[in-house]
Amino acid sequence: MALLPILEFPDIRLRTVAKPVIQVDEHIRQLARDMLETMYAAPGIGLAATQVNHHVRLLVLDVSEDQSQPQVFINPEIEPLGQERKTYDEGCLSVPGFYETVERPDHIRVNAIDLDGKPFTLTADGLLSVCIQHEIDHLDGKLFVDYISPLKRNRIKSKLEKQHRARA
Ligand code: QAP
Ligand code: CO
Repeated sequence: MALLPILEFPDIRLRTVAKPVIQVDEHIRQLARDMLETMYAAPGIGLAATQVNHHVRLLVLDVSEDQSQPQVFINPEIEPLGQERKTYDEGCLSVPGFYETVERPDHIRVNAIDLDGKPFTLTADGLLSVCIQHEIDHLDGKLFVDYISPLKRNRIKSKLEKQHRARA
C-alpha cells in the first residue's frame, strides 16, 4: 500500500483528460487500492486518478459515515435522470481549505465497470450523486472552481500559489 501525492490547483496536470482503462489488470487494482488509502488518510470522500497524476478513467469514493463503503468506478458514464438540480457546498482534496456552492443535476444514472472488469449500473442522488459528478469532472480535466465566478476562482488560485511558494 502507498500514500500518493495529490496535485493541487492550479497545477496544469489537473487539466489532463484521462484515457479509458482498456484492461482491468493488477496495475489498475493496485492504483485503486493506493487511491482508497490516500483518500481515507486525507481524509476525503472521493478521489479521481487525475488528482494523483494517473491519467486513466478511474475514481474511488466512500460517502458512508464510517469509511466502511469503498466504491470503485472504472470508465464511468453518467446521464442525468429528470430536470431537478441541487446545490451543494463542494470541496476538493486538490483545492484544500476552500468550499463553494455548486449546482448540478440531482438524480443520475451511472454505468461503469468494477475491479473484476464487470459492468454495473446504479442510480444515485444526494451526496453520492454530487461526488460521482465531481470526480468524473476530474477525469475530464475540470474542477469545481470552474463553476464559480472568475473573481472567486482567482482569489483561491492566488492563495494556493502563495502557500505553494511558502512550502517550496
Ligand atoms: C469531492 O471531496 C466532493 O478542502 C470529494 O482541506 C466534495 O473529499 C464530493 C477535503 C463535496 C461531494 C461533495 C477538502 C479534505 C476533502 C478540503 C473531498 C480539505 C481536506 C474533499
Ligand atoms: Co476533487
